Amino acid sequence: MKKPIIGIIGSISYETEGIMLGHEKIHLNKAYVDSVVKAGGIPVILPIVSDEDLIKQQVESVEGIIVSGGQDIDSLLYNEEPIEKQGYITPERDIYDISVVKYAHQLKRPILGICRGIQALNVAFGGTLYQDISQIPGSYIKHSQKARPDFPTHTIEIKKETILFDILGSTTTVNSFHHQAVKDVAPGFRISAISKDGVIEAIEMEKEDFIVGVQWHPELMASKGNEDMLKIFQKLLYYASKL
Ligand SMILES: [Mn+2]
Repeated sequence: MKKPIIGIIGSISYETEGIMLGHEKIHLNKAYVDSVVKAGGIPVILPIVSDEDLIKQQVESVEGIIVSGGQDIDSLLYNEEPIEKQGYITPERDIYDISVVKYAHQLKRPILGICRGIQALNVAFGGTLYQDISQIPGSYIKHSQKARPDFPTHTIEIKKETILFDILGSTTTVNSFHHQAVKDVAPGFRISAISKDGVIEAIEMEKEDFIVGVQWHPELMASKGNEDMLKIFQKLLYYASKL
């Protein structure tokens, strides 16, 4: 198998101290890069740009896409006013993520959305989010874990006849670093995993080889040697290498 090029969307942040106060930075947690390398791919970071033609060319230049984690998505993008518990938002990245996944879908690139990435996928295709897990009736599980990042702290149940079931089987344990979650699943998507308190932990687009979103952080687990979580990246790479 040739090594596919995997574009990983970089986050945007602002310098909060020092002499470059307010300076904009593009950055990415190294675990994403390590996971792609371990799975046998060539990782590249996709920096946020605003020109639509350029975004399309960025997507054309890679064979698979990872929508990485980050800050909350602007709730106005799914027609809700922000509630008090909405966190920091990064409007440039919202627009960029949505453009990238739409082009990637058009251009038949496989997509893996992670944490904020599942939320971006859902919003891009017309779904909505819970702005805070406390809004979800019956939720009781700690989804912002206090444990080392690669340690799995809660269970997920995976639905049969999904891409994720083929990779992980009917149940597994995952890490958890989110205070938001998918609410209404976007048209054309199905739920592929939920936690024991009913929070949506994974979705995937129907009739597509691999457009998958997961609410946990498999890259933090795979990069530390979790073979099951590495399989998610290997599956992304498998479809990327077929392009
Ligand atoms: Mn969770």
